[in-house]
Amino acid sequence: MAKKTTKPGNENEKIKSLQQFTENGDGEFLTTNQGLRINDNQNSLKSGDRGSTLLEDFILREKITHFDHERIPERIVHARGSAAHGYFELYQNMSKYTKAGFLNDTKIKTPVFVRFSTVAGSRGSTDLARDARGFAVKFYTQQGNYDLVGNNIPVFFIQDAMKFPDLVHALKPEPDNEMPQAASAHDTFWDFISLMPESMHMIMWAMSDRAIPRSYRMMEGFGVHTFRFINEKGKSSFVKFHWKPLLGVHSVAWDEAQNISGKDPDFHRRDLWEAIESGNFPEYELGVQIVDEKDEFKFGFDLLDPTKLIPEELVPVTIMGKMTLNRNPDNFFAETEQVAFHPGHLVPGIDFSNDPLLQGRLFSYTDTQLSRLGSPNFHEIPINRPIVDIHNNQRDGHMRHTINKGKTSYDPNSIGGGCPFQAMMKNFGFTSFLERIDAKKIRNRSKSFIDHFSQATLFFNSQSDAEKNHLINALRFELGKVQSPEIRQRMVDLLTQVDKNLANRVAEALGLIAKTPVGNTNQSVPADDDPKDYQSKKIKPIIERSEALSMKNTNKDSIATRRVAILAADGVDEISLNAMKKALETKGAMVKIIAPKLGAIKLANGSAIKVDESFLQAASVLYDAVFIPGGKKSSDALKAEPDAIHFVNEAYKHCKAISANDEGIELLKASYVDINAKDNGIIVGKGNISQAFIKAIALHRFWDRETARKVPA
Ligand code: HDE
Repeated sequence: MAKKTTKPGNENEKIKSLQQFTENGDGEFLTTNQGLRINDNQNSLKSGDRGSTLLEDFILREKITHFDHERIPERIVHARGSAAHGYFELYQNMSKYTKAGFLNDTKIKTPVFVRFSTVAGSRGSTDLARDARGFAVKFYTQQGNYDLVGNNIPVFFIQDAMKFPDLVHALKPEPDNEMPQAASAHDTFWDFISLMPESMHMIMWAMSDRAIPRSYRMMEGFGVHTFRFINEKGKSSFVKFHWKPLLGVHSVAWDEAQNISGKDPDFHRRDLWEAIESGNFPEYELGVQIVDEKDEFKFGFDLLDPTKLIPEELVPVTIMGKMTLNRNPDNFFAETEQVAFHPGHLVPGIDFSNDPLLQGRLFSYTDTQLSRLGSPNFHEIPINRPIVDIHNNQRDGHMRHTINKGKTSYDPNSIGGGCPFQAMMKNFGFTSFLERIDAKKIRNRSKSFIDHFSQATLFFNSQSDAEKNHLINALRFELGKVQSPEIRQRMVDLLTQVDKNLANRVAEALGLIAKTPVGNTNQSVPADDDPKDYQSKKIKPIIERSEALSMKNTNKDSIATRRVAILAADGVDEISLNAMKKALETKGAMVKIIAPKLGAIKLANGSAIKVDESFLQAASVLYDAVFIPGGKKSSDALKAEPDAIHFVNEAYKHCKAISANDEGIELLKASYVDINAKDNGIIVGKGNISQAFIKAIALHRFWDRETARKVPA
């Protein structure tokens, strides 16, 4: 709503007084969409004070009509998302491999818009669902828009686009009762998966903690498919794209994720927004694994198979540059909702591979924009416009913004001087890679796609013990929610192909015995072929373990932007509280003071400390670590506060860093925290213990605690 202005006198004065206000409408008079000033926005036009509303009230009708049409169809997948603006800077010239301008000149700063998302849930669903996360980046380059539309998991469920609608139908809420929302833990999903052995590698990732990230700022991104780089000479190399967050890759615990979903379903959205508002700009390095064309077949799996990754031990990631997200959108709908990504938005120097999943996506994204944004002119919406001019003979259509001048809208033409010209000069415009094709037209799956399990095993074997436990517990949870005994059995049987111990541990919790499946488990067998040729196979991977696949090996040297709760009450030791707060903030942590009530904490010397949240608003699941400063009166008050004890217990249960000094330790003694246990995440002592606490927070979690002690929080 517009702000009230000073009462203007004559027309000139009005205009003058309006000019001092900003262009976003602050201080402007309210108008209709035709620019007519509205003098009453509270009442509709009636036949008398108590009479019926008149049809002629065009102001009311315009307002209500617009309101009635405010919603557009949400995305069928990735409906729930959050986005940010930023820029990409190149560290090194990549012209040896690609002629893409934004990867050739280290002086160019390319603007970007990034949208992170969950896949399964509707627009209003929780951020903390167990799910893959979308990681879609639009680069506004000098050669047009380039979209890298990836996920935070480097592989996918299926090998062929033909299966995508089936996968999504199985994953989404069941069609009879529209349950469950934003969750894969239900019969139709596991029914489909149990009949799709090719999904097993992705299932390992989706059941791991990668599917419950701590923050969008702390997850990797992957292009998933193999793409091509093409250099100036037309030489092609295969590439896999990687985004690596500078803050490291971190997740939350599943119990924590479920709690966050209730306490703050916007947790990831808020985290991204607040980090950017406070100047803690998220940063990710962009890298590529580069494979020479001649090495296409040396890996024992097909580079075109999107259920496979190239272990970084075999082909290291070459870091090309860095993306920084430094600006929140001004308007969620106009930008985050209307942004239209498409893997087919390419620039010269980057091309597709024949990955049959990618090929299907090339059709889907434009088609979906037509239905969602309602017109082929979606590229004219400000967030989708390239920064370079557009010149072509496309015309008209719903909601056309461009006013094309002149008589010609065809090519070739002489009346318009032949404009616009084709960019026919060598290497000037886009040319597709000159791939030789000599093949039969065939509806089939390549036999080189037949290994469905070896990389699932590689992923499982590469996890730490704690990560393996989490993955097994996730499978127990999900399959426990499945009602059909046949589906549960089929799943545990299929898991034997990944790892027998994994299958047995899941089966045990479900009261089942896992058996090696007999017969053909592969549903992708073409009807006319011998199923034996398509029996899911396990090929020994070139390596047994890959360090890059475990989050245990991520950077653990920074506490920047970690949320730390300081629990305090009246009478807290001010020196102890302030010393810790200062030490944490100096290292970039976000510290909040939580007390029994809002307002201020009173100190013995008569001064006061502002409280950020009371126990009513705060919850330990929304913090990475907790500190309890000294001060007997404060500690006694917290001990008498069940919510304070619960806060500490829950942080302990979720294996977080916990610290207390002086009398603050008494609160820990009143909780389940075992201050005498060998636990590097519990930092207690006298005076200033901030350095040890900072080290502990950077380590993120102390999973050993999970097996040591159960906490009823
Ligand atoms: Fe998508 N996908 N997808 N997808 N996808 C969409 O496009 C589709 C796939 C991904 O923030 C839709 O604009 C098909 C893989 C992201 O706006 C739709 C297939 C990967 C986003 C669509 C796939 C993705 C989408 C829905 C299999 C990881 C959100 C709305 C052939 C590499 C982008 C839209 C955003 C969105 C189709 C598989 C990533 C329906 C048919 C694999 C990050 O067009």
